[in-house]
Amino acid sequence: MRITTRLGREVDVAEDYTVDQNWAHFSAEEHARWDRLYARQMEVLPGRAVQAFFDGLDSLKLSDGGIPDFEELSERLMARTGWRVVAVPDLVPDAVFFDHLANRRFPAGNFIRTEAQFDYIQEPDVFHDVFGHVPLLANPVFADYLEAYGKGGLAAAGRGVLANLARLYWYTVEFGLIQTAEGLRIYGAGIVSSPAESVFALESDSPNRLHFDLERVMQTDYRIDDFQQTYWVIDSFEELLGATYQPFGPIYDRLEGRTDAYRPAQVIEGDTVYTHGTQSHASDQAA
Ligand code: HBI
Ligand code: FE
Repeated sequence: MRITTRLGREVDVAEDYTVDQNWAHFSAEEHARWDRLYARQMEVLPGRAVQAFFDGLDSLKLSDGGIPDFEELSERLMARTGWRVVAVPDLVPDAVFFDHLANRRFPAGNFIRTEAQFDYIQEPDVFHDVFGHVPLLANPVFADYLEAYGKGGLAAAGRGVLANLARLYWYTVEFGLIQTAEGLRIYGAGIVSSPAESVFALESDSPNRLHFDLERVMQTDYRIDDFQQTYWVIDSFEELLGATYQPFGPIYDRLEGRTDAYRPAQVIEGDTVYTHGTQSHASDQAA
């Protein structure tokens, strides 16, 4: 079928919104842009990103240089955790997204940001999707979590709880922190693909850092226009996966139809607080 992307391009996609990655079409300049984005992140990530992220970069050979060919990448990933990477031209509808994840397929953009978008892009490109998300899919526990998330999403269809599912994704897969023996580390893709937020999330006294709680997270609004005001910390990927073992049905029963949510910076009774942030960054931005 033919769709129009949010950037106004007309593209033919399969029923599941996938396209051919068309790897041969990337120019030398685009491969070089990937390499510069990669090098910039490697300046900040050592000592900040979780070891499993670096293990994934290594075992999937993402450090070889250039935009990865999804066929080769999928072969390596398949051998480790049974996941594949499929190409999409844009964000895909929620139900389609959940179906891909539930079947261990990660949809990744078939385009790279332009030079003008080097520092900031709104729509996830191949650098965010592959560099940010794919390394952890080589970790068996995280890989199972993302599949469980997709299944939870499919079960949410028609229950009016999609916002709750999106918050869970946002605060874990995109912006999660993890406590390790070496200290607090980043694992969320939105952080590991952003040089400024990689530092802010760990070192700024502005944001809250609270211990992860599935139902609390599902009720908390988030910001898409700035750094997060709250980061949720897990102790292990097992903890994250464990939280999704419980059936989501009873949770959806409690959340369904609730239209109020906690504000992004709110700290409430019952939260386990590591940092009660000053929120100076958010008020500077507002001023
Ligand atoms: N589509 N390609 C793509 N990538 C995403 O991260 C994505 C999506 N569609 C929906 C979606 N994310 C979110 O709404 C999830 O939080 C549910
Ligand atoms: Fe993402």
